[in-house]
Amino acid sequence: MSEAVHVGSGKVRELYALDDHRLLLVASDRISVFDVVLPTEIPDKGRVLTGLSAFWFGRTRELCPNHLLRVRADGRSLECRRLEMLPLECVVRGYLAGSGWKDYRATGAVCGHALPQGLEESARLPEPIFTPATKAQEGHDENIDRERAAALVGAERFAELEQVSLELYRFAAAYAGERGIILADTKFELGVDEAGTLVLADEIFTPDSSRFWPADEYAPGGPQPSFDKQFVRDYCESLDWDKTYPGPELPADVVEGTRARYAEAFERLTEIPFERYLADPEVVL
Ligand code: Q0Z
Repeated sequence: MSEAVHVGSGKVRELYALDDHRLLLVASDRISVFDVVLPTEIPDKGRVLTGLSAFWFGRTRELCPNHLLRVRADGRSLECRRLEMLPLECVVRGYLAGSGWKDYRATGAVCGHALPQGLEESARLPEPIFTPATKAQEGHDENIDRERAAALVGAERFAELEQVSLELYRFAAAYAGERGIILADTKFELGVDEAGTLVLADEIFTPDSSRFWPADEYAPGGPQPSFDKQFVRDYCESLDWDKTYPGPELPADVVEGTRARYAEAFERLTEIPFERYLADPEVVL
């Protein structure tokens, strides 16, 4: 008999050890907005994120080996190889949003990448840039320049991380773009296996690890609507909530509209009906 041992919690995910070599990543239906987890869940959100992540792991294996062993029948859990994780958040930005926009506005640069003058919020960058961050135990990750990042993982490993991260982003951004979704930026976590090989881990190209924007509404010069969370944000902004814990309950129409947006993202990107995934999660592989 084996028992999964709980080894970690994220805001909306749980991590279990299956044995010395395998982990189970479980995505809940919890949703966070303005960094606060809400008391209301979005049904099947965890399955959408798990299915998308598995889909992308299946399609990027030739670009970089990954930790995925299998998708469980519940559709929300991934069995993974246990790795030695690297202490770096590997972020790639194709557009100027979030902390990238903040840093650019303050300094004209992001993580040491000098950018052209006069860019507006949400502008497409001339080229995608690798903008690593440190992993904060709590609060927000801190953007760091390449010298500090190379000091954390070694210069050779840093160069490898930058190259593979940019390659993965370019691949997924082109793919999503053909399906009407702008992949504005994305965050990877990588580890190293027993052989010393760099392995892609955690979740990839999900709306929780990336900014998804609807391409048909793209209008630089301000913040862009989120493909998945915009109904929730709009509802929360309509209240007099101060964006600190506890967050508000969501009404049924906001829950249903948001669930539909997650399912739509899944279907647009995978071209697989979400109902088929629920019946047989291995269809994404
Ligand atoms: C991922 C995280 C989550 C809390 C550790 N393949 C791996 N090997 C070793 N460690 C990890 C992985 Cl994916 C690992 N995290 C992030 C995920 C809940 C923290 F679901 N932490």
